[in-house]
Amino acid sequence: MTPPRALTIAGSDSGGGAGLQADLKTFLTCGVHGMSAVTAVTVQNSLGVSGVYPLPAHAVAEQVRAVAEDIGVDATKTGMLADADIVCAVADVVGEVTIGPLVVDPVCASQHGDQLLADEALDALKTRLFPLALLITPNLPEVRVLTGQVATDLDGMVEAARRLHDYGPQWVLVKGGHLDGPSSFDVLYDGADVIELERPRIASRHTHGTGDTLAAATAAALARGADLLTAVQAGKEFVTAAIEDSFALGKGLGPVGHFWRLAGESG
Ligand code: PXL
Repeated sequence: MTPPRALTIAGSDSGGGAGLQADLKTFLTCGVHGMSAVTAVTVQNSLGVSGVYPLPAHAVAEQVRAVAEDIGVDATKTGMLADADIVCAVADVVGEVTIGPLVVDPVCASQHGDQLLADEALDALKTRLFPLALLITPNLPEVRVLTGQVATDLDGMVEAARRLHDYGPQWVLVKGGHLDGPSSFDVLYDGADVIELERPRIASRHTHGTGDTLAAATAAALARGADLLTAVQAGKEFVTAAIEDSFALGKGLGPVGHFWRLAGESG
């Protein structure tokens, strides 16, 4: 039987914890065939990013077109898009070929604060790509970069969701993981209703790849035919377990664990 097919349009993390490596591991354990259109190569380990090499924008679009026209794509997510040319090329190609529902994770920086999206690309991200998205998944630092708004509580997160919804995505998930408190809550908004999604906060310093994993698990559920709310809940369930399964690696920040759903897990 052919499994559902999901595509990530994202950057490579040589350390394997985030970026397209996190996406492909997530796709695998969520039972979908993973495909990748590489946007940039980052030179990276647990201590940070020491080099970023974006691909030519046309090379990104060609990868998307090649898999969409032959293999077919049931759902797509975007991660690190590096620069404005790549954002525009992705917006152009996803408007031309069939890529299924689109989840846009508006990656701006790594957990260490290394920049992964050029400032001059922010407008293109908001005006060209957000309108094509079924869902966008900003965290609070990304909300700040995208809107200038500093959200520090639930009301602020709802306000941010409304502002970002005005750019045209069907749904906005504002992730509250950067706030303090015993629980971690996100706000999901479709232009009409606000849905609060709450989970107990898991204390871990090894959270590299959290956002990528949430968006990838959500895209995998969409590829399997879930509706948006069910897919986001599946994404949250997956990433919560992955944070519980996180581990130390190298001298710095370790990754969330993608093994937890596999039988005979080593950890
Ligand atoms: O987690 C965001 C992210 C996305 N993509 C790449 C990354 C990171 C964080 O480091 O390196 C390639």
